[in-house]
Amino acid sequence: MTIDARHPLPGSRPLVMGAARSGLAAARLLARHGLDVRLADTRLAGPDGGPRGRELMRQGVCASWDADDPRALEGRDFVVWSPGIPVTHPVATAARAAGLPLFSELELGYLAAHAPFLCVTGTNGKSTTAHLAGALLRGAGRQVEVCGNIGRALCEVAESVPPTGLLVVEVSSFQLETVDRLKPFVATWLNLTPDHLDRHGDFDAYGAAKQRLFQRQEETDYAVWNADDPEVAKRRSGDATWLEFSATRAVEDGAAIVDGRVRLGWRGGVEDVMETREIGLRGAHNVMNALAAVTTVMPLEPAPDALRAVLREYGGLEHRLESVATVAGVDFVNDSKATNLNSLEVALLSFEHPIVLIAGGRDKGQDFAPLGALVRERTLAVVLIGEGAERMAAHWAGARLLRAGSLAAAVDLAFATARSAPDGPAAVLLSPGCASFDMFTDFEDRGRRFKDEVSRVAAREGGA
Ligand code: UMA
Ligand code: ADP
Repeated sequence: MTIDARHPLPGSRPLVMGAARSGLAAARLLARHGLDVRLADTRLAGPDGGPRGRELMRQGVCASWDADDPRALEGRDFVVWSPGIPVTHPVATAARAAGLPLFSELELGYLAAHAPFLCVTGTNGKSTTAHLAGALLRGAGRQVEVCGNIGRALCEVAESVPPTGLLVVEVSSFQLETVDRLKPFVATWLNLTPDHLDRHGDFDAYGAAKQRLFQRQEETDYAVWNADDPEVAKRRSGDATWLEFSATRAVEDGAAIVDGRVRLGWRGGVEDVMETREIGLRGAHNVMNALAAVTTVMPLEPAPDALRAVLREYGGLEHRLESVATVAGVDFVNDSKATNLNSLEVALLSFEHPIVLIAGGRDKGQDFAPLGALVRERTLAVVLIGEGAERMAAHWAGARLLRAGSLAAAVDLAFATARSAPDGPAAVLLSPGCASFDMFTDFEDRGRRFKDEVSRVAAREGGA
């Protein structure tokens, strides 16, 4: 079977593991190409996959298998893997033992796509940077789709973008574990701090997964590195042409802050594009994201005027330090996407006034201790929720620690505490520093429910 002539698929009978966004998009793509697709998911009930399975069968996808049963591999030539399923899963083990290749959904999308790939990876800032890179390219008149880990599976859009367009793809370490052919035109590494250690085992394995994005690039491709992050610097590798971004020193090829201005260096030329303070996004971390986005699009040579206009206007994504409302002088900020400690840290550093923090959720095995001093310094109080609450409390002794059994109770308690702060109302910041899956479907569900609770408080207070 040929989707990409350079990389023929190993057969016409794939098993797609996982029937959520990635798996469904992959299965539909394969079915469109006439392959005999089997889809497996523990949530597909019954021998025909239940109502959802029957609907999929109408679309040419056979969805009758329980994903935990290695017999799903019988008669299959290869496996397409959803990123949320650990690769230690019994089906992955059985597939390897049987010599069946495992493809990431990302890799399948790559093989099916016609347009060049601009990929963004890192621990934090991927969605913001990818989305901003897309906006910069659109501002420069290019046709572009932004997809991948940002929430829209690559396979859903891969084939719809013509060769003259561009695919900006947010890439996670989970997707990279099963990638062997991906060769992005541009690959950007934003930063590396501890995260997903429950999945990868240790920090080095997590970093090694990210490195896979660069391994097949050639000299005509571009690798974009954060020059200020020593963990990224240590892991630079591959044959691509290197570009850099930095907020602390000038760079030869790439983007940097020099004397309070955004300076671009490209093919021997240097151009100051704008004052740093003109960038529309809040926080020093977002300046880095802006530099990364600009460097990512640089090989497409957009006009500096187009870059400047978008960088001034761009306001960021929902659930990332998103201002929700002000009630009785209390500003509510939704940073539900802060699912690890580095993102919580940058959130705390982004406020000049006092904060009541709502934090906690599913504990991914992070070391909470190093953040203790900043939490004590920057917060008036912390309202802890979810499974991680007690371990966070143990490491943040000395801060004023409160507990709540639900998000509604946490918002009420945080509001009451912020409102009666000794020097005038404080801000309430939801920046959990943990995953959401203990209490919510995902970070978006958590963020939306936070905003609902804020609306409830606002209504109760008479919209004050
Ligand atoms: N499943 C089984 N058996 C198992 C485990 C899971 O059958 O043992 C099934 C589940 O029931 C589920 C499916 O497998 O139906 C797994 O789906 P998934 O978790 O891969 O979910 P998708 O909706 O396909 O979402 C994935 C990414 N999810 C993860 O990596 C966990 C999404 O990133 C991504 O947006 C989407 O593909 C489209 O590309 C989310 C994420 O949390 C936002 N990413 C992590 C992060 O950003 O930190 C990496
Ligand atoms: P990702 O897609 O990598 O999760 P997002 O842009 O969605 O990144 O941001 C996730 C969280 O990380 C948010 O809480 C955001 O405020 C924070 N964040 C964004 N950029 C950075 C950065 N460069 N360094 C650290 N934290 C960041």
